[in-house]
Amino acid sequence: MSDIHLPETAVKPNTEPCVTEDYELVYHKPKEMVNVNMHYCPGCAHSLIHKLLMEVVHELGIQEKTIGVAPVGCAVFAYDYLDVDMQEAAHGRAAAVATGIKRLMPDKYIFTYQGDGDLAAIGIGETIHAINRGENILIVFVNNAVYGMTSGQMAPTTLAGMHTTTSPDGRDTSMYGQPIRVSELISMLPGSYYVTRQTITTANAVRRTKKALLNGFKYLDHHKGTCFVEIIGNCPSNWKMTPLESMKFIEEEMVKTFPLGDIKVPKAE
Ligand SMILES: Cc1ncc(C[n+]2csc(CCOP(=O)(O)OP(=O)(O)O)c2C)c(N)n1
Ligand code: SF4
Ligand SMILES: [Mg+2]
Repeated sequence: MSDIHLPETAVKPNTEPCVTEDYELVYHKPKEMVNVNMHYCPGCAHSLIHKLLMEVVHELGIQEKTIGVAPVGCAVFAYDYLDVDMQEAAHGRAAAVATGIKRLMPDKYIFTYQGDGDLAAIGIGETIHAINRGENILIVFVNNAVYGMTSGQMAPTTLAGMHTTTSPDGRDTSMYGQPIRVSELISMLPGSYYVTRQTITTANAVRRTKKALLNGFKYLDHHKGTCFVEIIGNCPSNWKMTPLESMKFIEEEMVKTFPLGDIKVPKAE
């Protein structure tokens, strides 16, 4: 078999803009993204949200001061992609782990990155208590309404009537209750400081999500409580949709149960 030679660009760290004779690259991934292929399914929101997070870390110049807590879920390998210090947490325990890190290193920016199974099911206790304590951390909550990693079981955020592997006839709310609106729930806690729900279905929505992540980090400097950015994501593989169909589903169905926008914003000082 002949040797395979990778092009040099495939192994180069992603630090310098590429300028050729004819073209100047006007955008490149932030250097805070590790230059490797991700394992996510095509069209999955996780990869885009990772990039937005690291763009914000880049713009704020806080790479050396940022520590992320990775979940169990499809984003379990976030530590392979985000070039900031990372800690893995057991399923659902990210807010508790982040609490410990923040208390030991109060000058660092601590964020958790969690799915709906991780945060709203097994981790709902840790989440509520951390926010009730007003822990000075940013929680990034990617709500795709299913347990993506384990093949699409019903989550606390599964829509009424939505078909999943454990609700094949659609979520029966008389049996399983209504989908939990975590952002509205935790906005009632005095310890939450900034709570917003965004999505990634259009260029404008992506810009708003990025702004929300930027606010989330910036507001940590106020030391007034927990910042919580919910992002309505997709799971084309388990929703059995194309990526485009999944975007339409978010816009036409998900936002009815999970309306977009700011839920709690800091009062002007
Ligand atoms: C203690 C424990 N319970 C259950 C599991 C199995 N498990 C792994 S990921 C997952 C759900 C992940 O769903 P979500 O947090 O929504 O993330 P997604 O994959 O959708 O991004 C579950 C139940 C586990 N790993 N550990
Ligand atoms: S299973 Fe769903 S959430 Fe997981 S990577 Fe694939 S599309 Fe994304
Ligand atoms: Mg999920």
